[in-house]
Amino acid sequence: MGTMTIDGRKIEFTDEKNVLSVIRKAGINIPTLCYHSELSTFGACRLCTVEDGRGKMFASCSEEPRDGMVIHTNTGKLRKYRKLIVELLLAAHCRDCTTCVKSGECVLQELAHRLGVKQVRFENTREQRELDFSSPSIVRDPNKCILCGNCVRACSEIQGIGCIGFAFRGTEAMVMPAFDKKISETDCVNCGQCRVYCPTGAISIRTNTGSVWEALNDENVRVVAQIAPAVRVAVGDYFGLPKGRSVMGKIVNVLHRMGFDEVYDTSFSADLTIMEESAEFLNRVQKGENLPLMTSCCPAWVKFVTDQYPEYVKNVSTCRSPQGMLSAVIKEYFRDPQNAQGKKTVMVSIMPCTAKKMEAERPNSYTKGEKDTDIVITTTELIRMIRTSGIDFAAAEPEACDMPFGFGSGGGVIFGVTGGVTEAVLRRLNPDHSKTTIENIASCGVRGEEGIKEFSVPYNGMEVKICVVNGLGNARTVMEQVKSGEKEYHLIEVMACRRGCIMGGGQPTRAGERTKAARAKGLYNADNTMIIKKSDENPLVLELYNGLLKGKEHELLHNDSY
Ligand code: HC1
Ligand code: SF4
Repeated sequence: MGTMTIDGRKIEFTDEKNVLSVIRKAGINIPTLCYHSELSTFGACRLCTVEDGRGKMFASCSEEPRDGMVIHTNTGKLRKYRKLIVELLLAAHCRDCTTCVKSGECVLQELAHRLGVKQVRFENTREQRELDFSSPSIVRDPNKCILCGNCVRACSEIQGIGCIGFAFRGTEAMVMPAFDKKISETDCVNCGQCRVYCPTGAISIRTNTGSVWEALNDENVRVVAQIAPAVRVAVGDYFGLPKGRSVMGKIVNVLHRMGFDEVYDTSFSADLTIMEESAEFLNRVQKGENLPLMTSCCPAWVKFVTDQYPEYVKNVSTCRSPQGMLSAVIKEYFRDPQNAQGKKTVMVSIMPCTAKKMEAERPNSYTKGEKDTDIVITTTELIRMIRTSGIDFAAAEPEACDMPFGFGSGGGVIFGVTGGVTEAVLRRLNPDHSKTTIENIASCGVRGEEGIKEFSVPYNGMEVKICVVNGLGNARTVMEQVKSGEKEYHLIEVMACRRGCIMGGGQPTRAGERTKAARAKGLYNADNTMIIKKSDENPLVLELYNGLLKGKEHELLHNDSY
């Protein structure tokens, strides 16, 4: 606690961890490349350098705030210094800005403009490196890496994986997987968090929009879309609408106008997941086997368990993810020649997640030898498609999804935020439909952005012990505690990305605290407006069980192996 003088103004500070945070609190957006409040401080880029009262320069991210400090953030010396840093970074960087996938969102590009870098006086002497296309989810382009280390720290500190790191020294320094392996040959779980923290185009989404346009141009193809819960709250702000507002109806409108034949909501199959997973949970509790039940909808988490805790694979729910369930059901529906009407069906899934691309390739994502989900695109790719189409998104009138799979309950919608799956399960298990019950469930400890939440709820004379986890680093902590016997649970929900799918690896990047909170709020608001909040009350779900699903529940809704 104290006061410092920043550019002539007195600013009070309390528990800010560094001078940089106090400067930002003062409303000054000082440039940074390697600083991220959720990662450890690296202090490598030096862009946040400031001057003290005696003209001494230091990186503000690495300095603790002290009472009485005098700080200058915008002197001539600092402007010149920052400009030189950016010029040197650009000198060692591929400068294909016009064709770079990150153009317009690249922090380096923005800083070059902002700091007035008009030319680069130095030659790029770095050897050109091959791009790594081995992953179905992300692409690594070492030529665009500026060695900020954000991806390395995100992968090790947040996700607890650590499959990329620094190699070599000095001008040879590089970020890469150990022994220069391909990323697909490592423990990478495809979560895309390295891409979220990368300020340039060095790690980007493996894009599949070309295949979608191709399908849309083919008259013999019926193109069907499904839209994940978290997508609807992460598109609007790109087009100037309020952060976190659900724009599901607008997305449906533009997809129809692009040529999608049918558009469905993944929260419908999230309801199916709840039906199946709740039954599976009760069955396991009754038999006392394979507890704790671990959720299976997040593919990065499923890969994490299968790779790192194989002895717990039997605990993972056999339920397919909502993406998998909906694609399998839709493909089955169009296997009936009457429904198919001579057209081939291409299933396009629109997800906040890069790992869903990997999930769609898994051997267990096929039914009757046919791939369930043909193409997965992320929210970021959807935004690019909307821009390509030229449709005025903000002005698009909301439209409803198509039938018969176009409606999900509130329980299905909140899947996109950490705790949502568990909350929907608790709604399903509770026979009481009253408003008070729904409110009590919401306040039982299941909500909130903490990485690990533990609570218990009474059910049929027992105390059901639950753990809700987000972030794989936190998942590792919980798994170690379960393994050692230190902790016992009946149910563990894990989403690989911090805060759940709303912060998935395929969402638009550069989301600050306000955006993160707004996305979660947007999904809870969407739930608040739904008349049907419980998955078992969704009439379309009940109709499906009595019709197309009869006798095929296991084949279409479950995985036999991981
Ligand atoms: Fe998710 Fe899921 S909630 S995994 O976070 O269970 O991606 O949104 O679609 O499949 O419904 C993601 C989100 C998503 C699935 C659902
Ligand atoms: Fe690490 Fe996830 Fe990136 Fe893979 S996708 S390198 S696991 S952060």
